[in-house]
Amino acid sequence: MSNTERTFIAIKPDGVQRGLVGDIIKRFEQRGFRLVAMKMIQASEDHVKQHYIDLKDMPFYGGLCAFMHSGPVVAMIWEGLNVVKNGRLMLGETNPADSKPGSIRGDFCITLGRTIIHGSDSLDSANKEIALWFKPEEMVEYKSCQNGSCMSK
Ligand code: DAT
Ligand code: MG
Repeated sequence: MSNTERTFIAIKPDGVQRGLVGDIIKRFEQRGFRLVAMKMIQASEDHVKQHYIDLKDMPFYGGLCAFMHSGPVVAMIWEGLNVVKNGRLMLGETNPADSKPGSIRGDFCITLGRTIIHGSDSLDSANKEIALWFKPEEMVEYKSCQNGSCMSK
């Protein structure tokens, strides 16, 4: 377990278009996780196909990739203790219909085709996804004021 564990979180095109960016970021901030990197991009189809490569044999792969490429996503890296597992718990279940109220999917969406948010499902996939979406220079090093400093580095 490490305080510097990192996960990749992306607000999908439906989450961006529905104006849920602020609500989603707020939940990660108030939980105490640290924002390391963030950008809004419309990813290429090749990029999203690579992102979901583990699902390439699923019947919904084509539609999922087309949807992820259809509009901007807000891509982020969040850091903190057990952030991969806790990020998944904050997301809810893969099927929004099975997601408990209080989770992001349980509070904001209802159908499997529009799940508003992506979160890495393991440390291994977090590392792969972070490397796919971000360059090292896009990850900003800073210490929190809560640790007695507001200066970067
Ligand atoms: P998760 O997003 O919870 O990690 P996943 O990686 O298994 O779930 O699937 C990626 C996305 O694909 C998911 O957010 C919604 C969509 N999806 C998953 N299962 C599906 C299905 N049976 N039919 C249609 N879309 C599906
Ligand atoms: Mg997944």
